Amino acid sequence: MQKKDKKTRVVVIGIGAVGSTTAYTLLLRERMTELVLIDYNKQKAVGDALDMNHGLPFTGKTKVWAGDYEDCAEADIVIIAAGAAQKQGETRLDLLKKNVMIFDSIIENVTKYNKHGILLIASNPVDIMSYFSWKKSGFPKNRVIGSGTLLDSSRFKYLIGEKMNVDPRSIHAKIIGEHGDSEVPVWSLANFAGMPLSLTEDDKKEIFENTRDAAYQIIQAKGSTYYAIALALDRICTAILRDESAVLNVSTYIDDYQGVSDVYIGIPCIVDQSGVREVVPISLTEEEQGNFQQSAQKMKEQIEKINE
Ligand code: 6V0
Repeated sequence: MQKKDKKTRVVVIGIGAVGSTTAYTLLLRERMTELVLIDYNKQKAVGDALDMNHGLPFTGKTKVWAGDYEDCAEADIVIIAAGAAQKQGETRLDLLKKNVMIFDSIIENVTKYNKHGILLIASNPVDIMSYFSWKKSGFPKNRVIGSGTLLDSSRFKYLIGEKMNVDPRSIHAKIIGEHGDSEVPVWSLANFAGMPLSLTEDDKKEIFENTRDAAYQIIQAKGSTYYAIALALDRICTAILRDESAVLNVSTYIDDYQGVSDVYIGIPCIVDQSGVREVVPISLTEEEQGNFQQSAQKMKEQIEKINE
């Protein structure tokens, strides 16, 4: 008989494009033994759970069901991808007020049943929603994580890899700051095989603009983005569930980091079973640091708007 896996439960709240694709990605990769789907539209969660269950003979043994907030009680990770999605021409910050109202009740419901798990936030504007979730939940900062600039960094590596004809997994490069328009490319630390990237200034400009504007391009083409963010969320869950101590560019609370305090923002963090174990201090150029500080300032202004 096969050894019984330790029970691990992931709850996904908001089973729209991002939530359902994330759930399916986690299922395919057999990341947990129990997967719970929660949506305000219960029928959608019921339908997706049924659909995924019908595929179980082709995957590993995972228990999948459409649940309620009570099911958060035993969750190791609660992923929140609920809320309004970005529409064409709408910035992530336009979503702010809509999603704060939605999160207010979601976080209250989750924390009623769960005091020990990790909240993984995907809804936009993700840095602000993460800050709000941290405040509202009363959880320690290490256990409230935003997907941050992990997706942006992945897009960045892909585009650099394409330009240089190198596998993006061999490119070391990061985007920090807001997951959004003010994000910052850290060109000074980007490398492959420890070597500086052989890119012209024009190449860099084009790569960064395409990274920053990727979501707008995809939304224009097909309405919303979900495959790459699902893989990014899966990556964070894996680092937590396997206690990896992996360095990932997630959104976390910072205090006196690059001259910035009291904000959630994307920076390289060591992620393990405790959530964000620590932030990685990186050396930035003066220009990069200035841009990071501006990005953080923008986040602070948005946080203030929540209280208006
Ligand atoms: P969607 O397809 O409209 O799905 C949203 C889901 O949330 C729907 O199924 C709703 O029924 C559900 N929902 C709404 N209110 C509640 C509630 N109170 N409780 C439970 N469920 C609720 O949107 P999509 O999946 O495309 O996007 C979800 C969020 O992810 C948006 O805020 C996006 O902007 C954001 N994204 C974040 C990314 C990132 O990198 N962090 C990337 C892509 C999208």
